[in-house]
Amino acid sequence: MDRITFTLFLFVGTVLAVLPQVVTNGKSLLGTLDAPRLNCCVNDECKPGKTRFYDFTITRGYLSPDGVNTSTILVNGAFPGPTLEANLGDTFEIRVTNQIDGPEAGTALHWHGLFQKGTPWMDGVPSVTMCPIAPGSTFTYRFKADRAGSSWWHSHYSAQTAGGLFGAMIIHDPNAKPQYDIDIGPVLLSDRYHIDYRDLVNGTVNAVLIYSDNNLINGKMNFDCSKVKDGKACTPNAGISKFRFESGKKHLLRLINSGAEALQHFTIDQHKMTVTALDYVSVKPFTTDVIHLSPGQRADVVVEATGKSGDSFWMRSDVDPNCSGSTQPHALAAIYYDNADTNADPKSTATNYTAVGCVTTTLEETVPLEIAAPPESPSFTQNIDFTLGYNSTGWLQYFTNNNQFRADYGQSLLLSNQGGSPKSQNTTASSFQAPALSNLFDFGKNTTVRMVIRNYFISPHPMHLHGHDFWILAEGRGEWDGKVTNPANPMRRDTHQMLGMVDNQPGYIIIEFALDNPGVWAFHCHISLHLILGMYMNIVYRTEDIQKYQIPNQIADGCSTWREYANTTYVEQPDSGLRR
Ligand SMILES: *[C@@H]1O[C@H](CO)[C@@H](O)[C@H](O)[C@H]1NC(C)=O
Ligand SMILES: *[C@@H]1O[C@H](CO)[C@@H](O)[C@H](O)[C@H]1NC(C)=O
Ligand SMILES: *[C@@H]1O[C@H](CO)[C@@H](O)[C@H](O)[C@H]1NC(C)=O
Ligand SMILES: *[C@@H]1O[C@H](CO)[C@@H](O)[C@H](O)[C@H]1NC(C)=O
Ligand SMILES: *[C@@H]1O[C@H](CO)[C@@H](O)[C@H](O)[C@H]1NC(C)=O
Ligand SMILES: *[C@@H]1O[C@H](CO)[C@@H](O)[C@H](O)[C@H]1NC(C)=O
Ligand SMILES: *[C@@H]1O[C@H](CO)[C@@H](O)[C@H](O)[C@H]1NC(C)=O
Ligand SMILES: *[C@@H]1O[C@H](CO)[C@@H](O)[C@H](O)[C@H]1NC(C)=O
Ligand SMILES: [Cu+2]
Repeated sequence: MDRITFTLFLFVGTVLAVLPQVVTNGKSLLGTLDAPRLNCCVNDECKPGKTRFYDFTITRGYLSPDGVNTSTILVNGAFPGPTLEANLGDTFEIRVTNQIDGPEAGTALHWHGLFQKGTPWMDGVPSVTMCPIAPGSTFTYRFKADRAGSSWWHSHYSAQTAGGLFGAMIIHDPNAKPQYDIDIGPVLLSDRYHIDYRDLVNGTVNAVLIYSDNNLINGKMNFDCSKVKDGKACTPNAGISKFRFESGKKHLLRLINSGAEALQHFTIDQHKMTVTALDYVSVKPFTTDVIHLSPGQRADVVVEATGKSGDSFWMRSDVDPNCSGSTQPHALAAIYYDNADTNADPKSTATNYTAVGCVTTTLEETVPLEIAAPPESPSFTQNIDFTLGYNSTGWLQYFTNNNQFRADYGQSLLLSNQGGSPKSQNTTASSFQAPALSNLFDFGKNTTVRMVIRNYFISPHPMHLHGHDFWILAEGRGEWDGKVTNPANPMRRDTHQMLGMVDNQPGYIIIEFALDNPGVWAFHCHISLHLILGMYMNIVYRTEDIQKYQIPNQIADGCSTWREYANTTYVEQPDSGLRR
């Protein structure tokens, strides 16, 4: 069915939501006309240096974000979870209590894209920086809001992000001159599975390819109940997200792909968009009809409200059918200008756009505003080949240079590096003994590393590095010819799409980054289904500096608590154990 027919079929007269917000999204206000707009600074208070306190209680609940009653992981009763807000230089203090039940599960939260300089233990990766937060226990994250812009936080434990455990994280720069009049706030794009995240994991490790069931904008969409599976309760016309625009004003939309698998193409009917930042990096503004985002990637876009009073338009996000697997790829939300009837369907027509392969943005079109060139030659070059296959005991796995990754929840590699007692050695690291399957790369005293990364599988992979931005020197298929795109100022970001293999030509990206933030850092594909299968490696360097860190007792205590828990309770871990 084409897009236009689909729209008519599902949406004539359906903007009047039939489910109350509390049934679709619990305590979240996102997607309603009551959702607060953001100020230039938190509550318009621009003095930095404050501590921003948040209290998160994580539970399992049942919500119907698209009308289909689905097991969802909630924070403070909300899906999507609360939006974190701070000014650049503030400190976040987030107290997280794990009350997931029915069944119990561990958890750990990651603050996507932050550097965590001096606090690498707050990065939230179980087995790497901390042990999972055991059921019934509490962990307090405390770290600097050290980047300005749009991002999100999400679980890094198993596939809990696919189960709904994520929210936006917005950090304001009080010194930036806003290029917009109105900050609409986060626009979260996420594919939605109607099965429990544990079944997604189980199916994936058993080599069952599972398609997402729907596509949501700020956690909302409708669903055709005749397609519902497993006899799940389904209400048609649950209700979509709604936004207000003011004629003649410039609106900032903070687009975040918070999905598990899908590459998204985002458009607004009859409106152009000006991209001002990608991930946390401000770019030379460019204007476009469509924004392509892979999981983990963000874009700040300024949209000039060129419509007039009374107008309304569709906002759309489409899962790419050639790069991702979805049975209902089209997400819709409505934009209402002043005096428009907010209970009526927009009548606008979709923007025609082209999607080239599975590329998100090309390196040619994106130029960071702040100029930074990598050194003439890196101090070390690491080749990385990612392949998909079966390990010797018959499990489907992604391999990194033929090595497998599997999380050992009972320890923090970061803490072990300070003189703990890991069990065995299987690593390229020389300076400390890492446990089996930790897939650790130690870059010693090198000051920069270049990674030549090849993808020998057909799927593209959004590759995400923790604790750093990386330069993307080049991308393509086959052999890199050594040419750097825009060498005086290559694009930088924290998540970049690596193309899939075609006709035996592996996709590649060449990245480079400064080793200026000692810690144990994750580098992984941000697609849940691939991380489940272990498309993950750890990066460590300057271990002598790591040994000098005063790591708070909370980390060791949390590990003891987890080990006690896991000693008496069976912990499911059919997957690599990480993800999002
Ligand atoms: C959703 O399903 C759960 C579990 O089956 C049930 O307890 C709950 O009442 C259902 N909610 C709705 C709104 O149907
Ligand atoms: C896991 O998936 C396999 C293959 O699809 C299935 O046979 C098995 O019953 C599932 N196990 C659980 C606990 O759901
Ligand atoms: C999009 O393309 C279709 C088919 O080529 C055309 O009929 C339609 O008018 C175009 N829509 C817009 C908004 O340009
Ligand atoms: C998907 O691939 C087909 C065949 O190559 C192409 O015709 C179509 O335009 C592609 N769709 C998108 C959204 O790129
Ligand atoms: C194969 O992978 C599975 C799943 O991660 C793991 O439990 C098993 O130990 C691996 N086998 C070997 C020989 O490493
Ligand atoms: C890691 O362990 C596996 C299985 O024990 C072994 O086959 C492999 O060679 C080891 N890798 C390294 C880098 O030592
Ligand atoms: C750079 O990293 C490589 C790879 O781990 C290592 O062999 C080499 O000794 C490192 N160089 C320095 C100066 O530490
Ligand atoms: C696990 O339980 C056994 C038996 O009760 C006990 O001997 C052992 O010390 C426990 N280990 C940990 C890490 O708590
Ligand atoms: Cu991937």
